[in-house]
Amino acid sequence: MIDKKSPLPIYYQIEENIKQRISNGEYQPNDMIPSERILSENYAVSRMTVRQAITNLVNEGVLYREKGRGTFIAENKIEQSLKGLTSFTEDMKTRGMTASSKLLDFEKVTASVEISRKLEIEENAEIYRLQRIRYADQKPMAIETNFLPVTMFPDLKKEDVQGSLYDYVEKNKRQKIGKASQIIEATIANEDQATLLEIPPGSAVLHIERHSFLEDGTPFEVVKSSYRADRYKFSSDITRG
Ligand code: 16G
Repeated sequence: MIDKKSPLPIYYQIEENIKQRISNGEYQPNDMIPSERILSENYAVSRMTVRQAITNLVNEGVLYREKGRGTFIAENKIEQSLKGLTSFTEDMKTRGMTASSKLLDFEKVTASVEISRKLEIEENAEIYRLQRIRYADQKPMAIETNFLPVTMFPDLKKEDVQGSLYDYVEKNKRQKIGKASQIIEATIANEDQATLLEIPPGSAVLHIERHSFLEDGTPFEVVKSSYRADRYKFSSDITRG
């Protein structure tokens, strides 16, 4: 199992061994793994080495720790392709999961300089600010704050954003959503975000900012989201041209 003569560090070999047990189904999501003491006996290595492997796997999101209970196998991360422009509702449906939202904020505010430029509206023009926790099968995945021009959607109501916002936009504007640009950054969850996302404060979060346009090129939203980094990973196909 562990090759002490291998040039690969022992903690790395343990990490790989645990990952293999996950991929062959021996360990299932939310299973508790044996204690450090048992693992160090099984692998015939020091507890410090086991601890290093476990800490690395926790940081990678493969395992999670619960105070006073133990260390568990994390759920598989949702892999989100960066190819198509899709909505949260569509993404979850493709995975056979159910999307739902909790509306935290829905109000009209005046646009900041940054938002008004992006939405191509006058500075201080009215915008909706809506904030939702997005759930997949009842588990919190992300907090999204959308900014939309009021003039574009004068009749938008709270009920319209309980379901899919993109559905509402396409029906209301009678045209498809065309394109978006997006920036992804690594951040750390603050107390509020941690509470809403049900993760320990200080956990890794992916901050995504999206700027989206209708098919005719009109910008219709700026979205700032915080996605749980332990539940999400993004993938893209790249070519060397
Ligand atoms: C996605 C988008 C978000 C958009 C939302 C609409 C990212 C990072 N964000 O979550 O910009 O507002 O979908 O989803 O992909 P909905 O139609 O289900 O409300």
